[in-house]
Amino acid sequence: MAKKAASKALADVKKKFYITTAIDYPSGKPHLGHAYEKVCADCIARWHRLLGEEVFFLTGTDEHGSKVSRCAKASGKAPQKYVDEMVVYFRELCAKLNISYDRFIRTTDSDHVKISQEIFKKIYEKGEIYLGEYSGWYCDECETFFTEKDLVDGNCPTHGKKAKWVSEESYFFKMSNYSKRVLDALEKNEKIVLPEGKRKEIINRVKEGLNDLSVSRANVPWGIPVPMNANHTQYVWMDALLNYISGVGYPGKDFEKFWPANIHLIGKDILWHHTAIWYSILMAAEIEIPKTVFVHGFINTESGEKMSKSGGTVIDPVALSEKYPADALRYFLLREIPFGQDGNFSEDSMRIRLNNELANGLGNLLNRTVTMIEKYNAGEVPNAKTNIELRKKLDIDGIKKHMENLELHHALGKIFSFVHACNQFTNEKEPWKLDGKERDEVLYSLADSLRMASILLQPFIPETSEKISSQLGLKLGLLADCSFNKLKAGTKVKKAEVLFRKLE
Ligand code: ME8
Repeated sequence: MAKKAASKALADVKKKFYITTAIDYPSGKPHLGHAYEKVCADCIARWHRLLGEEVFFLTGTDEHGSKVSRCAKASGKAPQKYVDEMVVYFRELCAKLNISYDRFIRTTDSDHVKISQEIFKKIYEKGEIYLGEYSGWYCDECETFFTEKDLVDGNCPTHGKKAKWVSEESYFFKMSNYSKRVLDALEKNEKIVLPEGKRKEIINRVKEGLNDLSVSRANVPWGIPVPMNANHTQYVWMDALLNYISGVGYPGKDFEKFWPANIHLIGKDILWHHTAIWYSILMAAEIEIPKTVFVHGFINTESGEKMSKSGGTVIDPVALSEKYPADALRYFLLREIPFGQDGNFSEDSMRIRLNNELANGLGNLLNRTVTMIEKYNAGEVPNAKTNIELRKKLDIDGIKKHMENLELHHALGKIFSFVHACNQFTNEKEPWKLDGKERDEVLYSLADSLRMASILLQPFIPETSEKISSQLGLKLGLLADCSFNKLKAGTKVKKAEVLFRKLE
């Protein structure tokens, strides 16, 4: 009884970690940028689970508004039918890439609709939303109003599409009331927006002051009805951003447990929405603001150009995950692109990394280790300790520090330096020429090191980690198990399929 109470008390004090991705517009099939964001968020979520924390990971789709409704119309479908069909592709993407979300939210989910209306009403009743007239330049692509000076030759600064002049009755949120508080929040806390350059960028924009924000549309029927006026729907961002609280059960127990979010992971084009607009809405609704908004870079084509539907340069992540192992794609995205910076995608570079680092590096190490244990020790891990020099090659503290600083590419790089060191150690020691205790030490060192690598690699290449630990005859461990010499002598290894096949 006392033991049960103690373990419950322990569970209650478990550290909580809440991470979100942006929710994608299902106005087309998912592209590689969507996949990239989900893979990075998944890696961070898995890392925190590995630390033994209680994690909530939210992703999903942003289904209302004029952009989606235009696409539905073009395909001759009713908007609900259209999004029901499109969302299948986004879920499929998550399944293919092993995205371990806890909830996939759709903004058409009934709990989200209810919460969006409640928050709108709450802010309205506080007198922070009023009815007015809106005139301005509007881009249908990003569902955003711009001032004349924001436009580039009359076009949207983000999408390059002609902005249109819109004049209509609209509800306004008194965002101008929050200029100072938003600026203070951004200036006071260095971690509130990362990387640092992005925080500076947004501070400079917010310093120019916030304008009141049009938060309803009279001419967009595909949206959440404004609670006090059925002729209006809520502006799509006034609906979408609220997914971060509705998705975690606002205002219930789970919300209390997980809010404020530790990380909102987003791309650089929507930083304004996730700081100026989102903080103001939360402040008006008297809800704490998120701890960190992390801005990742954009994935461009091989030649460094932006992916574009019209240019035919959109990269399809589902097609890639059918052609290559999902872990090869995850590995490439997490290793090649410094987290927080832009990067280019090239299948050739991915194949090179797959062949050199995954097949020749990691796969070969596992294959050699298991083969030698089978050959020289009847498939049982010998009784020995891991070589001290080899142990020094794994910088666990450095890896932890990189993960804490969200330098995912550096953490992965360090794990692979260790894999490389293990292969070098094998070549130098030539265990096939040794016997007795000397050979036992090499074989034990390799199996123990692979066990450590399989734990550390879980967030990055989870399927591969499972395969490694299963060939070593083990269950995947937590980070707490990640210290040397924990592998039990006598553990039975079993050879299986190669981890990665080399490609031409
Ligand atoms: O912006 N590389 O949806 P979205 C990397 N619904 N990331 C990219 C990218 C690229 N080439 N292109 C886009 C929306 N992204 C809104 C979000 S959140 C409350 C509402 C990122 O489908 C983009 O920056 O246009 C965003 O973080 C995410 O993909 C979804 O973009």
